[in-house]
Amino acid sequence: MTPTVAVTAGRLTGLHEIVDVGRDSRRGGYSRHVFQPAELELRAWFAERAGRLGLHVETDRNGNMWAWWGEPGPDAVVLGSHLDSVPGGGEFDGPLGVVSALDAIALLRADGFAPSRPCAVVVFAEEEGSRFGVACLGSRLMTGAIAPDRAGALVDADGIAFADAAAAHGIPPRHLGRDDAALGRIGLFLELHVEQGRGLIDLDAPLAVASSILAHGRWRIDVAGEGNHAGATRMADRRDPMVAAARGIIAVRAAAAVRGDDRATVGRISAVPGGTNVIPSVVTAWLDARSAGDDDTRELVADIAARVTAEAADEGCTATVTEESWSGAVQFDPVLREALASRLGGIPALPTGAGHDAGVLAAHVPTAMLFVRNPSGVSHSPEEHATLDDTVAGVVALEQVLRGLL
Ligand code: HGY
Ligand code: MN
Ligand code: MN
Repeated sequence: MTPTVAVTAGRLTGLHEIVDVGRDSRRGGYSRHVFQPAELELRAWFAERAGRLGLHVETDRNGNMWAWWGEPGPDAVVLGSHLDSVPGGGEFDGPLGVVSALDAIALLRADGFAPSRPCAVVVFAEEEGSRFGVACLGSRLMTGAIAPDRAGALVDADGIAFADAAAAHGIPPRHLGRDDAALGRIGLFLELHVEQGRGLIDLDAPLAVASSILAHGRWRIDVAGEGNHAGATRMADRRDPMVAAARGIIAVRAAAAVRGDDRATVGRISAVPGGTNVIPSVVTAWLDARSAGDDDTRELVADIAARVTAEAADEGCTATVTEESWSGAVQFDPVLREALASRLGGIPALPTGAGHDAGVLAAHVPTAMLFVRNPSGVSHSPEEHATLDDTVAGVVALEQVLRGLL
């Protein structure tokens, strides 16, 4: 008798169990940020659910959680993803990979399958970088892709440093950093993730393997002008950084159009001091820029910086552009990718413009990704969706792959 995937109220049961955790009241969706209440609730849920499966759960020196099937050991097959979200993010970005991994192991255990090598489900911390500004912080720390001092000094909107937030949850700052023990145990990492574009809609397929990830990064653009009175300052006498920043943001779109398929976004802006009757002194805009190659992305950002600086100068302001996060382009191992695709009946390969922890690990261990169709084609939004049938197909695919690997 083939065990079935647990489903509750039209969802994978694991997703149903967390469906109300961290709902965002401003625009719907979810806001679940590292070491804040909603994400801590998800950490507790993950430990409890994995425990129910008989897995041994531990948190590593960088705040990543690991649920082990059997003893932790070398050459492990590791599945997983993340549980944190963007502000007002979708239900599936991250949690689908974690829930599907646990469900695939549940199917194998229910069938009496005994693995011949270690297996784990990992939940990486701060994948979205929504609280501390650097994407994939947990996997970058584990792999040494970010210096622990820099990571520990990252501060959130309230000025709380990551080191202090981590310490408050049992992770001493001196522990942060490359974790050769954890990395050395990974024989292969496979991340299942909801697709975040229209690829599987256009292919009319439920699943795909990942072929590549765009190069991408985040830059802080500070535009400084002259703070002044909104009523007493004549228009001709102003050096208004909000106007300069607005023109700069239009220039961002123009720069992204030059090569054809570059992507450049300003999704976040803040003004100091932020008074309705105050011409700001400084306006900060955060840029997310992405392109096919590392050099392309660097060129795109250099073009944006030049355009923004010129717009600021026209308004008597200055602009500074500071890199906050960088992820080079990723080509997933074609041999592993093909083996995965053929084991699953020849599913298609898809590139993605979205970053993932798998993109960080790909530089260190054999790594692959599985995408599950998102019929909305929308992500980082409450509109993000995956049907029950497609999510079940993802779980069954993971189970099939695990049978061949364990
Ligand atoms: O921003 C990204 O591409 C990912 O969702 N962290
Ligand atoms: Mn995301
Ligand atoms: Mn994600």
